[in-house]
Amino acid sequence: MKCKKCGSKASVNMRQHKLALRKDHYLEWIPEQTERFIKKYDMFRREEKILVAVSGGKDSLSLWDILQRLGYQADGLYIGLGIDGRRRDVALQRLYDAESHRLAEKFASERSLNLHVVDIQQEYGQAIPMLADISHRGQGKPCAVCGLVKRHVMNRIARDLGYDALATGHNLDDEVAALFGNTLQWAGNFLLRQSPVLPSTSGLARKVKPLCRFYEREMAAYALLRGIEYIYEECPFAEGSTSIYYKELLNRLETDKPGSKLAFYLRFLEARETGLFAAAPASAPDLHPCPNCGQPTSTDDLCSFCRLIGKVSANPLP
Ligand code: Q46
Ligand code: ZN
Repeated sequence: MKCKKCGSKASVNMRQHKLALRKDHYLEWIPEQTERFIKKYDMFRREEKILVAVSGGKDSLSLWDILQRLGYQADGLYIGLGIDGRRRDVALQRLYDAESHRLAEKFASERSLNLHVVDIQQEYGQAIPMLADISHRGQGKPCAVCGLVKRHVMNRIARDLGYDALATGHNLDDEVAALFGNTLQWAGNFLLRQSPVLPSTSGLARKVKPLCRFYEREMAAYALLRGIEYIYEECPFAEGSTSIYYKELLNRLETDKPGSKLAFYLRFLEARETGLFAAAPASAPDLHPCPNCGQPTSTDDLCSFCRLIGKVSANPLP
C-alpha cells in the first residue's frame, strides 16, 4: 500500500477513508483533521483554556498531545479512582490505578505540561468501589457511581479553576457504541444530547470531544507512532460491559462494510442538525443549583453526588 501524499510505502491504511499514509504524513494528518473538527463543531478557540480529562489511556494522552501540538492552552486532569482492599481483583485494580497515574504524570512532566490530580479516596474518604458498595447503586459494578463522581469532579475543577471547556478523549468507536445503545432503546433525551459539543449550561462546563470522528485503531496508531507510552489494559471493571459488546458487534459490521461506523455516526449528526429529532420531548429538565455544591441538579434537594457523599458520611466503614 502506497502513501497517498508521497507514493512511498504507507504505515497506516484506512480502508474507511480509502487513504493510506506514511508515518510522518499520518502524524500530520491526525492534528490537521482534529483542527478541522474543532472548527467545524465550534468546540473552542485558541484564546480559551481547555481542561483535558486524562486517564493514562491512548485516547486521552493522544488528545492532549494533539492539542499541545496545535498550540492550544490545554492542561490535564487525572482522577485517581482508588482501590478497594476487599475486592478479589484488588491486585489488578491497584496495578491499573498506579500505572495509569504514573503514565499520566510521565507524559505531563516530559512535556512540562500542567496536570491536576484528584484522588477520590483522599478527597471524599472512600475509593470508587467502596462508594458504590455504600450507595448500593449499580448491582456489583461501580461504573454508575464512577461516572457520577468523575462528572462531578471534572465539572468542579473546570468551574473552580476557570476552564472554558472540558475535553474528553472519546473516539468514534465510543460514540458509535453509545449511539447504537441509545438507538436500541430509542432513548430520545440521550440521543438529543449526544454531540461533539455540549454547550455550557447552568454552571456546567462546555464538554467537547475532538476525537469523535477518529476510529479507535487510528488513535492507537497515532499513540504508537508518536511514541506515547499509555496503559494498554482497560479498567478491570470494564470487562463484560455492554459497550464492549456493542463495539464487538459494530466491528463485525465494519469488517464486512468498511466505513459503516463512520457513516452511522455522521448521518446521525446530520439528522440531528436537520431537526429529525425535533419532535422529541424537551431534552433539558429544569435545573437548579445544588444547595451544597452549587452544581446543577434536576431534584429540588441535594444533587446525586452530594446525596452519595452524605450516605458515605452517615455510614462510616469499620
Ligand atoms: S466507569 Fe467503570 Fe470506567 Fe469507572 S469503574 Fe472503570 S469501567 S473507569 S470508563
Ligand atoms: Zn451537590
